[in-house]
Amino acid sequence: MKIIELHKSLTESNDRDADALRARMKAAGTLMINVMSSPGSGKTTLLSRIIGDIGKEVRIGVLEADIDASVDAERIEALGARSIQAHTDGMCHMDAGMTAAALDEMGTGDLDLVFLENVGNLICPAEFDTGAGCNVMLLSVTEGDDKPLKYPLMFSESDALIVTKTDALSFFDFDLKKCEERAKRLNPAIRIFPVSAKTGEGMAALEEWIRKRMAEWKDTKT
Ligand SMILES: Nc1nc2c(ncn2[C@@H]2O[C@H](COP(=O)(O)OP(=O)(O)OP(=O)(O)O)[C@@H](O)[C@H]2O)c(=O)[nH]1
Ligand SMILES: [Mg+2]
Repeated sequence: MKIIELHKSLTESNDRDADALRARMKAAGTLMINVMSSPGSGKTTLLSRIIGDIGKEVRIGVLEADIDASVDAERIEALGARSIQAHTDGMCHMDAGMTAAALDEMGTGDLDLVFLENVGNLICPAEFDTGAGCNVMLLSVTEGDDKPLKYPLMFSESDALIVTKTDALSFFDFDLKKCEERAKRLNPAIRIFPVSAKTGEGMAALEEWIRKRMAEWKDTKT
């Protein structure tokens, strides 16, 4: 299990670093999906499910970013997928320089798809372009349907909203329709996928969308 200790990037322009990383990944035909959410909303469980479902046809790597520990990368590695654990030196997000350093350490040239599991919180990760080709966020039904009102930037920056733990909907007052309306008001183009990584409900639609994004990424390579 590889662990990389990262520090805040010294370069002045994160946006420039992000564009350079995106161009590099595009030239290689590897799509990076930046996965953001609050702690415990189900990121690692969802990625594990995706690896189990499509990991035989798609070469997947996972960059796990946390302040400490390596449990998430160990969970991914146990499934046979490539992974690396990055420690963020106390920082609550990944920037593009940190992401590039960790990807270099993991090696991505032969991969079709890389997930960056960003540090868990709904604020800072949305403020930093990581160089990903695609941003997704998770919101679990246990967190409440009012989150688009409180953390608008995260919803505005995400290409897709994955509403997780739908198997638990009957135990919580989560109004899926209200949440969708609130998210679409902030970001009319956002795609919304209600899923349960536990039961598999809704996973096929999400995985189809990921396949399409990968194909588009490779098609527009030049
Ligand atoms: N009922 C239910 N529980 C889930 C589902 N997905 C994840 N969980 C549970 O939610 C908890 C947190 O899941 P993780 O996948 O570790 O969440 P995470 O977002 O990766 O957490 P951090 O990396 O710590 O931010 C675990 O106890 C999971 O078993 C789901 O679809 N249904
Ligand atoms: Mg996790």
